Amino acid sequence: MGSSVNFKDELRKRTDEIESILRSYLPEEKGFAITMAKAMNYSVTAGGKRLRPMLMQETYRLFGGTEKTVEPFMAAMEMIHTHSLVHDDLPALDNDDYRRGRATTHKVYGEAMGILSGVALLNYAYEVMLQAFSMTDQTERVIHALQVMAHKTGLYGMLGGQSVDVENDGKPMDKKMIDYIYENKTSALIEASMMTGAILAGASKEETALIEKVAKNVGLAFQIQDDILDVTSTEEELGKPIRSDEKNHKTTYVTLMGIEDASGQVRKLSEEAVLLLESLDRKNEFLNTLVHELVGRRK
Ligand code: GRG
Repeated sequence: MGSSVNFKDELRKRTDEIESILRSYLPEEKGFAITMAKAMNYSVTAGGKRLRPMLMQETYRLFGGTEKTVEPFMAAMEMIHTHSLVHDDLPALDNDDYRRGRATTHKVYGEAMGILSGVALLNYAYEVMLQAFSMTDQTERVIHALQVMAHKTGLYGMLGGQSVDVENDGKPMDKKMIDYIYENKTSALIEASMMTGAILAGASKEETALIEKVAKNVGLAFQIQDDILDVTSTEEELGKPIRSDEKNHKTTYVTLMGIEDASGQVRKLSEEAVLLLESLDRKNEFLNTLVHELVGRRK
């Protein structure tokens, strides 16, 4: 991917495309439950980097996917991710007032609607993914993708990781436990994104397993960078509060090994991810650059 100016243009183009796909799958704001539909759309349309659907779409392209089947999965992934953010911000969890550059859902719609609309987003994601059955003849791929999405977002993935995180809030943790938390609460969604892209495009079992490893590294690197940004960034740049790990007495890679070594880990994990991608006999230059650029991300 030539210069970083080119990369920025390409990134913008792809983000805009994802934005319009995502909006086409959002619920209509009508009927008696209109407030909940509004709360769901409020959190999803607040912005965000759209990294997970982007990784999904680029992995789909890497394996030669050309159909629209990936689109409901991209939208659903962003809904599931947004649900996790809405719930993470609730008073019972991080109790944050600010996310994606605006007031959190529970601050605007109240705590009960924050809870309800978060669950509704998770549920709606499955209604959206089921639409993929009418978009392709490759129904076994859709079933496999659904299995991966359900598995990686639940007890054996994102929610499992989050539960261990919450249970150990404020307690000292060793690296083994931190890695379990990061591999689940953060990597699992990134794994589901990239694996789903691969599966829907018809990647082999071996190729999908390699993509799972790539995504695990990307997810870990992404979360460690999140730890770093929490202490080095600003609220304006991040669109969410900084120093929140300190406020929540969290053990992180930064508290375990300091900023410099944590940055070294981010670089190492990302380089390994790119090397793994390059070992495939297929290429998506934008995907390689995207993974590489995540190392230096500022938000
Ligand atoms: C169901 C009660 C309940 C809670 C679920 C799973 C979960 C709560 C929370 C995990 C949420 C979380 C903060 C995970 C860390 C991953 C992370 C760094 C998220 C931020 O992702 P970005 O930076 O956000 O991609 P944007 O806003 O850009 O999409």
